[in-house]
Formats: sequence, C-alpha cells, structure tokens
Amino acid sequence: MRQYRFRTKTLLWALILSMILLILPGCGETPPVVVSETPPPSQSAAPEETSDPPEATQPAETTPEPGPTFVGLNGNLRVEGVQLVNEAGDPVQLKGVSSSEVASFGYLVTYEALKNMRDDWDLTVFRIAMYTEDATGYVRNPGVMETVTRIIDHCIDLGIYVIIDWHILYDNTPLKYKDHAVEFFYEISALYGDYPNIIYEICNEPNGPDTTWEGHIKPYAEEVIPAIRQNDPDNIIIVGTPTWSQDVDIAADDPLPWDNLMYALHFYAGSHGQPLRDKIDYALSRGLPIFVSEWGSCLNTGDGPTFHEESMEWIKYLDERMISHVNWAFSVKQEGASILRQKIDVKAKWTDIDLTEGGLFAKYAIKGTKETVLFADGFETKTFSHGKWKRDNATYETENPYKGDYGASIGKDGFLERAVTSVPYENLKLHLAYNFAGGKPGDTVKIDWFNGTDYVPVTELPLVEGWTELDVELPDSASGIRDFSVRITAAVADEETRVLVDEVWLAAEKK
Ligand code: DCB
Repeated sequence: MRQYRFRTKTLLWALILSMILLILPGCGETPPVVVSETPPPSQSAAPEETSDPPEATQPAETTPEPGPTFVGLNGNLRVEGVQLVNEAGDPVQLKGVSSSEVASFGYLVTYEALKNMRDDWDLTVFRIAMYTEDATGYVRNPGVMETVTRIIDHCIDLGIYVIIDWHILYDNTPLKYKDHAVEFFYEISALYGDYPNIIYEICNEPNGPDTTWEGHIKPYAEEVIPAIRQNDPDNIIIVGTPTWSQDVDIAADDPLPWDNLMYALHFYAGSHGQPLRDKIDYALSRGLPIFVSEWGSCLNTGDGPTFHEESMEWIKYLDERMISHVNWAFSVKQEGASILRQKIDVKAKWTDIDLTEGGLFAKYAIKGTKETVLFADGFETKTFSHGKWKRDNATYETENPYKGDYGASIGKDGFLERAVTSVPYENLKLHLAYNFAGGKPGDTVKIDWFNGTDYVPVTELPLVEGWTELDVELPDSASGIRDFSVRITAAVADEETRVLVDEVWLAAEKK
C-alpha cells in the first residue's frame, strides 16, 4: 500500500511550484483550441512522478519537472455553507466525467486516458461508477474492487479527485444491500481515507415510488457515514436523493447532521430543465450543499441526441453557482451518453476526432472555454451513422486517407451533410481536409449551410493536387439556427472523379 510520505511530498512540490507559478504569470494558462492548420490539440505535459508505473511508458516530452497537480494545489476539501472549498478556504468547483458501469468499461479508464483528460480537458475529478446489484456489480462480483482500486491509484498519481460511487439503480432502495455497502465503504476508507483525493458517493440514484428519504435513504446514510468516518474523519461524502437523485428539496427539509456532506443532483438535459434547477435553488436557499455527480447532455435513458441548448443552460447555471459537475459517461457503448466514438488506443494521444458529439460537449463544458467543437469525424469508425451524417453517393476511402485508416469519398453531385443546432453558438468554422481522385479543371468542393429552409452557399473549394487542410468560416447568419446543417458537395464533371474528405469538424464559440 501507499505511504503517507507520498502525500507530504506532493504538497511540498505544490508549494514550491505554486511559488514558481506566481513568479511566472501566464505559464499556467491553457492554450486556445486549435482549429486551423492542425488536428485538435494533443497536448504534451510533463511526465508524472508515480509510485505506480503506468501501463504504457510515456514518451519524455518538454520538461521533466512535475507540475503542481490540482489536488496538490487544493489539498483537503471541505464544505462551508453550501460551497465546496479547498484547504485554504477558497471555493472550488470540480469538473469531470464518470465511468460507465466500471466492471465492463473500466478497461477504458487507463492512466493515459485520465492523464489525457486532465491535461487536455482540464478534468479535475473522475467518478468510478461501481454498480451494486448487476451481474458484474459488487454484490455478486466483489472482484470489481481490483478495477476500482487501480483507477483510484491512477487518480492519486495524477493529482485529481476521485469519486467512489456505490451505483445503486435497479435495486431501488440503498437499504437492500446496506450491509454490503457498510463493508465496502469501511474497507475503501481504511485503504484510502488519508488521501485528500477521495470522495465517497454512497448511493447513486435511489428510485422507485416506495423509496423515500426518511424511510430508506436517511437510515441507510446513518449507518454508512459512521462506517466511513471511523477511518476517514473529513473527506467529502455525497448522499443520493429520492427520484434518481433529483429531490434535493426533500433532503433540504431534513438534512443529515455530519460535516462535509453534499447531496447528489443528477440531470439529463434531454429530460430535465428549469423545474429541476428550481429544486436546486430551493435546496441552496435552505443551506443544502449540492454536487452534480452525474449529468448527461442526452435523454435520461442514456441515449438520444445531444441537447445543446438545454445542456448549455445547465452548465451556465452550475458554473455561476460553482456547483461541481460530472458527465455521464466515459464509454464506447453505442448510445448518446458515450463520450468516445470507439475504443481508444491507450498508448496513443487521442483527440477531439475520437469524441462523439456528446463527448465534445462534455469536454468543452469541463474546459470551460468559449471555444467548442460541435461535431468531429475522422471516419475511423466506418459508420457514417455513428457520426450522424446524412449522405448521398458517399463511401469510405481506404486507399488514400489523410489521417488514420479511413477517409470519406464523395462521387459526382454526392454530398456529406451533418445537422446540429447552432442556436447557442457563434463564429462557426468548418474544418476539413480534402483531395481529389481524378479531378478535372473546373471541379470544386461546394460548402453550403442550411438555414431551416434553404441551402446557402458559402464557398467553392478549388481543384487541388494532394491533401489540403483548411477552415471555412461561416457567416454570422449561420449562428442561432435551430435546424442548422452544413453540407459538403462534390461538384465534379466526371462520374469517376471522387472528392476525398477527412478530419472534418465544426468549431464554434459559445454565445
Ligand atoms: C441513470 C443511472 C445510470 C444510467 C443513466 C442513463 O439512470 F445512474 O446508470 O446509465 O442515468 O439512464 C445507463 C447507461 C446504459 C445502461 C443503464 C443500465 O447509460 O447504457 O444500460 O444505465 O446500466 C437514470 C437516471 C434518471 C432516470 C432514470 C434512470 N429518470 N434510469 O429520471 O427517470 O432508469 O436508469
């Protein structure tokens, strides 16, 4: 097991490096999102000092000095009033993602994946969703602990916070497996309670008409919290609330007596809006600290499209109140909630091209930048439908991709078209790489956007020899369109001519 020494050392480093940072203003700033000549950024950062070696060796890049990690800078968290604060008493807002069901999808959560999100997304917390009743859950599969502890160790090494989530769901009431929960949290807090990184979430989403705060959740919490507090007197504990962690108003009227407790609010922007935000406002007004330990930009089924407008409302609301948020889910399952388009190569740097539309929304919500990317596709999944393309006379190209193994290939008068709302966005830019196979003088690539009624021409890209990568700026009138889409058409003379397209993404700024 780990030594206490590690933590002391980390804090010392943090102190030294934060002093250096004070002397060198600006060196802690993240660079703006690259949308012009190169693919989305794959940032390099200093290799970590780890007591657990990562699964794959990191190439030595830039300086070998470890930077101050987020946990190194913030230390032990606590709750003051309704606000999460750091060791110095300054407000902190954690932002990150949750695993999907960790026994099945934990293989995606590598040291490199977490490091990539820490360095490229500014992720500061990761949630481990350990299901309870499922076939792969803790109750029937206690071996899942190995995956859980591996991920906790990565988070400690990377200096990010980690939420250990007892993911009740179809078990409805946390009382059903209370004894298992007490055993689990006692063990986990004994192992990790000394680390400032640790946050406990004791019951994901109590649900079902018969599950109540006073009858089930409170009595459960009254046994689990003392089990944790025997080993860990002060780390944050998040308590679930009735109706899939939505009824924070009920908890606010009857809170638990311990310090450093927060209460879970979960939302899915396709299903929940202002009425649920009103519940938060009520709970805050009653002094209840809220932690959004799970949110989705899709429907509450975990599927469906990305609801950009409502998701943006939610994120603005949470950021204004400095409420921490954790996106569902770091997964490759073919559903709207999944962040990844396909299994990432754990040894490679992965970029925006590997993310789904929902994953891109999550990344830029976490990063908190004005810049964002609405969709991105390098065509590596070979499924236009997963990229939600509408297309005509367009196929895959494997002979001559610009990057990766595949690109798209469009025949005469064929097109690739992608719909996404532009309502909460402005300064839209379409990025693409294009090439011709058998192009003739006069052939072009037409770029149009759809305003809800008509296709509006933007430009015609000329015949080129070899791959050309560029940005096409869309006019201001393309912003704020609910039924927006963008279309790439092969305006070529011959049936045999193909327009090759790769590395397409739509960058924008949040309004
Ligand atoms: C929550 C759960 C989470 C669930 C997501 C999306 O459930 F905490 O486990 O994730 O929200 O529904 C889904 C995955 C699916 C998986 C399924 C079962 O995305 O791939 O098949 O879990 O493991 C909610 C949240 C809200 C509501 C209902 C559910 N609601 N629910 O408001 O009615 O029924 O799961």
